[in-house]
Amino acid sequence: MPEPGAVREPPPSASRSRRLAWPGVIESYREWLDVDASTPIVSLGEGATPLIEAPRLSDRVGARVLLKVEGANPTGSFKDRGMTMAISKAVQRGAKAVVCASTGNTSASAAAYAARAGIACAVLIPEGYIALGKLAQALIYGARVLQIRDNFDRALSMVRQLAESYPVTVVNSVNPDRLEGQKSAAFEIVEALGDAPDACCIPVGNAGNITAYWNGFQQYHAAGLATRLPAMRGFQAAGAAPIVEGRPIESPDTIATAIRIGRPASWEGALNAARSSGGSVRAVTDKQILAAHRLLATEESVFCEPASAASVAGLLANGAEPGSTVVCVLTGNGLKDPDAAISQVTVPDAVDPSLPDVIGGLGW
Ligand code: AN7
Repeated sequence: MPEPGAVREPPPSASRSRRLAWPGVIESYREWLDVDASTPIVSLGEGATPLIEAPRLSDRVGARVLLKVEGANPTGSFKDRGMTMAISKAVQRGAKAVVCASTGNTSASAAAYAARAGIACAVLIPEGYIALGKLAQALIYGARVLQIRDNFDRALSMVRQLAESYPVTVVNSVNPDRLEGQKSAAFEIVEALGDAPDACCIPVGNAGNITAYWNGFQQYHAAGLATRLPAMRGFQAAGAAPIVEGRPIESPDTIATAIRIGRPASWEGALNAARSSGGSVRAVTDKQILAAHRLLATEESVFCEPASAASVAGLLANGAEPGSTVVCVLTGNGLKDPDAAISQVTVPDAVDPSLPDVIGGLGW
């Protein structure tokens, strides 16, 4: 028994990601990030998300498939990993306000971290194409939300113009601090598996995340913490697949509103990740995305948002090397977009509270 009041060290087996009080991405990966002793850390305990086996998917594709459940982050998406860095660094530089364009998740995350830091946040979103949960988040966290009568690409262009005339920090992934934080997910995957996977499937929208993962895998590999590098396999929605088609898409269209983007800011980063890793960027149809979205819920009990399911749709459509280890990144929580789920199922009629009616209603 330890002496009363003695400071207890964590057991030696407690790895970084299994500490009871996870301190968030910056404290956990401080030596890999451009922060110093005077950086004020704005964290909501992001990171350390589950990496779970997907036994039924594994059976289907003949490989070991694992799911990186990024919907378990504080605001329900991977954006929190980058936002803790972007907001912390913005505060360090004296920012009083941040701004972003968003298909939803960036705005939710920016609003939350700005509120935590006590600074103002303005978000520009495409009117009518943002999932309800994300809109609710941005508003309840207290951001100034403006709907733009156009798509994400135009909203981002407005944000860039705003930043030229006003003293605000842009917290889209054009801000390099964002990608710095997001690479931490690759670190966690290597730590959990003991090495890099053979392939990493990931949805691509503005293309920041695939760029960040590739940086993260490369850094751990260069430091000798992984013996190999994964093939980066990015998936865009077929109606919003500029990288696949090799040209900007003026009017991107997909059910997966999170990746409804026609001019990705990190286009080059995605191409480089795919090319130098021996991977690819390919397209999946909305039908394939919705099938994967539903299959993930019914077969693996992971409820993600449609854009996230693009990674698994891509894996199912293209297959895997037999016996390889594949990580699919599920970028956002299914509760973000209840409409996308409800539209795929039948909501039952109500019955009277009588046993025959209940039994009849259940079809027993
Ligand atoms: C769930 O929130 O662009 O390729 O403004 O929300 O790094 O852009 C969201 C993107 C994938 C694509 N999955 O990641 C935004 C935004 C989900 C997302 C992506 C997004 P990137």
